[in-house]
Amino acid sequence: MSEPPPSAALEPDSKGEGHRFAIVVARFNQFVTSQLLKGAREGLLAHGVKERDIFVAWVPGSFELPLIAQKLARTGRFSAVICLGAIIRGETPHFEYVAAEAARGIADASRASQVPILFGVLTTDTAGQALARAGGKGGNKGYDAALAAIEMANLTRAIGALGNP
Ligand code: INI
Repeated sequence: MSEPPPSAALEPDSKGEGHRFAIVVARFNQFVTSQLLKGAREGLLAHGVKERDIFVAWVPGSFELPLIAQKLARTGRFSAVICLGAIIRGETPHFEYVAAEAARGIADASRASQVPILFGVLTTDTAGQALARAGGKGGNKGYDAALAAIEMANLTRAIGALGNP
């Protein structure tokens, strides 16, 4: 019998040991984002990340997340950056602009820096819907973003080890 071929798949890996993470969190709607931050911290710590390896930066609102995330990514000190915000529709079209720029800006920052930058930003019609996703009935989007950050950090490291042809 011949040996089976070596696995060519990169499996999801949720071990957080040995990684440093930055969290950028918006102060706007802080009654929601503080809960997202709590969830993100819990998610990292529950998967082996050390408290000293978590760095938190507050920004005024979600519109400001991409720039600070990109600056932190470019320091080279973090395996991934987690962005947390809560954009609640309310009565004004401001919502659309802030949500669109936060999403596009975070995606652009991640590709430009080549560091995973996670989108832990809620976009909801009401405060109740946001709270439900920040530790309420709908789980905690901050916790989910933390897990995704660990998985992306491990994937990035594994791909880096394949070399740079
Ligand atoms: N920022 C948010 O994070 N959430 C919102 O719901 C929001 N709304 O609706 O206005 C919001 N606006 C502030 C924005 O992110 C900037 O901080 C501000 O425009 C200054 O640049």
